[in-house]
Amino acid sequence: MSDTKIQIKGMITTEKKLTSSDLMQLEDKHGAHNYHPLPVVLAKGEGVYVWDVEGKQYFDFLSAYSAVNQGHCHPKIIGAMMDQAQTLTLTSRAFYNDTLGVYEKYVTEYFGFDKVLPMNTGAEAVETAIKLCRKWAYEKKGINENDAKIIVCDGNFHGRTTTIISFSNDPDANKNFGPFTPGFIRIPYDDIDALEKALQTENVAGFLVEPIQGEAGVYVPATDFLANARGLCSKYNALFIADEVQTGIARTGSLLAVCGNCTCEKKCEKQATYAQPDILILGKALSGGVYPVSAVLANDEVMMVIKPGQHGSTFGGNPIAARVAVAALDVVADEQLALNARRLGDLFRSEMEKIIASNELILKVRGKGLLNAIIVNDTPDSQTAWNLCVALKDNGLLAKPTHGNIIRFAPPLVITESQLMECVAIIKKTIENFKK
Ligand code: IF1
Repeated sequence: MSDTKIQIKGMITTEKKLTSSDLMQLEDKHGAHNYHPLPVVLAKGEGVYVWDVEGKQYFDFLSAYSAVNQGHCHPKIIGAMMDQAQTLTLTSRAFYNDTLGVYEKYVTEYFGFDKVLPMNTGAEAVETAIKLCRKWAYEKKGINENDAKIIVCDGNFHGRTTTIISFSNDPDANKNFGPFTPGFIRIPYDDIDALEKALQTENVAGFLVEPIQGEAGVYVPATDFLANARGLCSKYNALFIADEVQTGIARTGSLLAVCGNCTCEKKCEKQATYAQPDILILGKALSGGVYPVSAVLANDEVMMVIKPGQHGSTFGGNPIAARVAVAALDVVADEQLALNARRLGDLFRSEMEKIIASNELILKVRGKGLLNAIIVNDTPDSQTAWNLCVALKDNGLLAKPTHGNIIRFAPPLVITESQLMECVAIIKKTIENFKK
């Protein structure tokens, strides 16, 4: 057990050593019940490993929903954060500072866009993209004000704000949170004909899409879907908006999921497979999971429709965020995380296929790079996937179901082949010993 003082580092000092059970009860009693966490209480993270309060070690196979792509507490990223944290943490955008411009140059060249609008959370970046798209539609495309429509997909997950859940079709996400924001058209995911039909609707401003639908259950679209969608948006003069909050930053085996099969670590020279977005949305691993950092990238034709005083955020682009993001992106390139994700993702899926062939509990594995999911052979409303995750936890691997009978597997991209094979062995043993 960890000593309270060490555990809470001075936030609260009591004599009693708090156990995992104590800490779960604290959250239950004093915290909103907006989550149902797996029964494990984490106290430390390093690389692909996390430890609970009692000191048990686990492989982290969720990576905080793909925010910890660079591994927990990466020394280079932590170093940048600690250095800036004792120098200058926040200026607001009322004044310039000595980190933001440097970061903006770095990140726009890294991904190949004219400009970046820095925000904090993924949802804030998605909201920013929606506002940019609408303003571009009114001021550049000539759509009448308040008539802009943005096309989205069934099964989407783009965050939890009221506007974003307005276009969700997941009742858990939007029931009893109305009234909703108008101006969205929903089409089936990965349906290029439905997209073209919707693009012919009047007043369409843009198409907002996850290159792979994470929360819906790691749905990977047809290989040419994104490139075709990019082409159709150009044809109908609508903005192609890629939400890479979860799929970006090397997670799917390329720097961005819209890069197709390119494994470069920085902006490619627009290879054929690259479906260049008009607006690119980044978050999560943009900071390596150490700090809330998100970003919206676009070229001047779109970005410059926002003028001073028309959008912003107190913490958006703050010095710590700027330093952390540069370090996090450096790590992606220096450690060739996209290449590693590509190679080990292929290995992981082939190992899962062997397990599937020999056991009826798992129906299917799907994914790209190190964003994968298995489909459990039971109904979505069954407890089987949850119980399997509890059994995996007991065997030293942490993962969590997305919806019902689907379990997402997304380890940090710094994982080695031998660590991955250890995890495959844990998954195999757990499945073979699992009793429904
Ligand atoms: C939760 C899900 C994943 C995202 C995409 C924007 C955002 C997210 C593609 C918003 C955030 C997080 C949110 C978190 C759990 C996690 C999640 F299960 F909710 F759907 F990853 F799949 N676009 N996803 O995946 O970014 O505002 O959270 O920084 O809300 O439970 P955020």
